Amino acid sequence: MKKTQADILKQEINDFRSILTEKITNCNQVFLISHNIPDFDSIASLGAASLICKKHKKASYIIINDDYKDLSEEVIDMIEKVKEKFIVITLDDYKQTRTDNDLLITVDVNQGFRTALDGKYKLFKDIIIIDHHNESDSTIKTKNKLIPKTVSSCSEIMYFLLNQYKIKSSDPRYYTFLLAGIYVDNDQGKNIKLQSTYDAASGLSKKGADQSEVERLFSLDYASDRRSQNLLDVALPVNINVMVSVSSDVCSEEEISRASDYALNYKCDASIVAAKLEDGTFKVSARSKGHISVANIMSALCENGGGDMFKAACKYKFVDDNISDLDKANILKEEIIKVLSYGKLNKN
Ligand SMILES: [Mn+2]
Repeated sequence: MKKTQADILKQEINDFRSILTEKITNCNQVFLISHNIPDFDSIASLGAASLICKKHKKASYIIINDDYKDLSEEVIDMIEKVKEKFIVITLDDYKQTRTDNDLLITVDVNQGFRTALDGKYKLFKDIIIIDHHNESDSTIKTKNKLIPKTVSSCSEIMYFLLNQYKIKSSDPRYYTFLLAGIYVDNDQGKNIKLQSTYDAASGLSKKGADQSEVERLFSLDYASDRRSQNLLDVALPVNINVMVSVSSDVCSEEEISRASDYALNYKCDASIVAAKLEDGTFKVSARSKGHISVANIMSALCENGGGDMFKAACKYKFVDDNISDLDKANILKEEIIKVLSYGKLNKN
């Protein structure tokens, strides 16, 4: 019988378990980290990774070094709940706690500069990456990587790992977190494309994930949503098939990515939305329906660009900071249009 996508994925995850178990068993302690400005997928995956360490009776520490004022209320709320059961520390605490035989597990991230440990990876004896984003030149150097090609989110991988380890959480909220994590990367559950994602979502519901709580986590703040919608008011179709909006409005990262999600509702193949962040850099968020690889567009636009076929992003810094925000927005828009006209977007 022909193996389905879900069978192949579950097999790949299961095969990885021996190395995960071995590395956890052979270290003094485990540190867990995800990308800066964590989302539901990161936090849920950190919680699940802690459950795996606990099952192996190994001390584990989740490193979250973000300034809470940059995070949404719901993400802070989820972190607070994770803190009830696991140890969450900052980078300074890590420096006090580290030994020469530590394992680092990164979840929902593989690019080195996207975590608070950037520049410190050599301090770990071993590193394991569990992620769903494409690798790039800036992927953390390690042999031990679980980065399946077809999977929707890190929470989906963690769900299958928990199952395979036969780990049950006594607290159903962790299943709710994982479901929310899957929703983050699947257009709030409206756009599930893979069999494995259906399996994970329905498995989590059966285990007690609370659908209405997930919906509450995703309900929008009115003022914040207006800022996303305002970005779309200035969007224009470029090359007929890509919607582009570049604005000098100050927005949060979440508002910019939400606008690029929205823009895919229009008749287009892809969307690119950029706006200014509070620190003065421009965040560029790109989405695709699958004919164009937005990861390629983002890495052509900017060294730190990355993501996958469907979702990608980068941060654009201006060397000359003495130009007006409006000029910056115009320059960035020209750069994006230049990249779009290279004509090499269909290569993956
Ligand atoms: Mn993710």
